[in-house]
Amino acid sequence: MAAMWKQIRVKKGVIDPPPSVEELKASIRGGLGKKIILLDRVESTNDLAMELAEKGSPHGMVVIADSQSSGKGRLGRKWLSPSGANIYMSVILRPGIPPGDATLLTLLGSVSCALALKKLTGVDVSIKWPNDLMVYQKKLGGILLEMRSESDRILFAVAGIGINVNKTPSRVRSFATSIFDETGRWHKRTPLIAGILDEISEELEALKGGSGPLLDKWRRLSSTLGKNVRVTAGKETFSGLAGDIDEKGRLIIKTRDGSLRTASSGDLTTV
Ligand code: BT5
Repeated sequence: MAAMWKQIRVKKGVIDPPPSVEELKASIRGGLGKKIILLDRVESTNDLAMELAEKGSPHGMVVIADSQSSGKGRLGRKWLSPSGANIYMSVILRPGIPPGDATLLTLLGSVSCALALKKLTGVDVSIKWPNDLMVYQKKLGGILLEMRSESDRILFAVAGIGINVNKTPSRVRSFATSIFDETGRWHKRTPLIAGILDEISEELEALKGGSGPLLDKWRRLSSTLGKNVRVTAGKETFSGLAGDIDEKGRLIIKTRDGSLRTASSGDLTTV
């Protein structure tokens, strides 16, 4: 599909020039992104990537848009996706792992983004379980993992990544941030996209040998462990100390009565 970028102008002048497929491919070192679809605007990069994966698009194919008209968060929430500034990207994965290990892919996405952003921008990004990229108490980005699976294996997964690079949407400014807000500098998106894709490639390769190294990196980047938290998962809510994650990436919480609870997904607040 042809790239359909338009020149993006805002009141202050031209901001981050849109990436080109050629520039991106030249910046990516690892195995992902051999096929890239770049769009000016799409409803949701995740929806498009899921459709393409259903039709057989390969592992590592990437859908990137300059803006989204219906960007999605989890559980039907919205992801605000203004143009000319931020990263909205979905990566098709065919990881050959069982559906019970899906949480590991969310952790893998957040670890890869946090490592790449720290390395390339110097911002102290941490991870709030399960999918939030944080700078201290403020949300910088998030991961939305969707998948199709059979009983014993994931057929494909789409890791959707939204990161506020140059613009914090005003509606979420009270609890969100951007790389620009943290550094006072504009950042080109191309090297950040390439850096994130390369980290994902490395982590996927390492995962073949077991989840231990990924979990250790997650623990080091986590802003959740050691905190008193409240987790809502479906109809259940429980509170306690976030002690650790298990080998499948589930959060282990020690409740006040001393019992241990695990959660593989849900919403977490620090109390
Ligand atoms: C997430 O959901 O954090 C996952 C976000 C994933 C977005 C990417 S963009 C590319 C791909 N295509 C898509 O359509 N989606 C993915 P969740 O944990 O449910 O957080 C959603 C909540 O974050 C919203 O209810 C708002 O409160 C807040 N929010 C919305 N837009 C935001 C933004 N740009 N920055 C920070 N917070 C935002």
